[in-house]
Amino acid sequence: MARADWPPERLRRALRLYVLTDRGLSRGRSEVEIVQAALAGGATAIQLRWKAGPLAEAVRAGRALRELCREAGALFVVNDRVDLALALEADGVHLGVEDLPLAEARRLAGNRLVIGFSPSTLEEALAAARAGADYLGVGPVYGTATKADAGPAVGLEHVRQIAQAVSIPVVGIGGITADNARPVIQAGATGVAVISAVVAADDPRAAAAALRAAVDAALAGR
Ligand code: TZP
Ligand code: MG
Repeated sequence: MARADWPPERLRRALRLYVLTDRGLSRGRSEVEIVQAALAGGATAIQLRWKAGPLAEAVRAGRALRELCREAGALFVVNDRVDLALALEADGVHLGVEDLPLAEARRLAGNRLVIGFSPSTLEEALAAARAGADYLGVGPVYGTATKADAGPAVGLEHVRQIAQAVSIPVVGIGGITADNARPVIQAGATGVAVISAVVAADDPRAAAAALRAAVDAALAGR
């Protein structure tokens, strides 16, 4: 599906529980197994996060995830690479400061992709929103060992500041679990993005369900 298929309210709803894949943390289980379980538990968005290994393999895995997300009505996003996102006919791409600049990504993707961006500062967040980002990923909210270069925790106040400053949805990421998701939503995030809380869980489906319940309860109480 294209960006036009994700109008603002639908996109917001799709960003409630966003699960990123990570082969290193999945304890031998495939992306497909993890994503099936995550979707069954209530994940609303999935990101193929491919950091090592041949791209041909990413294409194979991505095609399968693309189908699972389509069936579930979930948003399917590819990390870092506009070319892979377009090749997979993903719904979106997620970019960081070291990836293709937003304006170039938008020029290549046109209206075919939802574009997410990870700003480090409020200034970067504002610039990304101006450059046409559709949502922001802000973090690490809490301490995390999952992303080596994630830097120190930015905290809830940082989420609040950015969420107040931009009109596009903000998703909190980094060290989030069912037990600490609530304050992230209370700080103004539309949803939470997680890796280890689902991907490394004994029961990824139950872990996703617990997270989804925590997010929905926090959104309902806001
Ligand atoms: N970006 C900021 S923190 C992070 C990413 C990709 C890692 C999140 O992983 P976890 O296991 O949910 O802390
Ligand atoms: Mg990146």
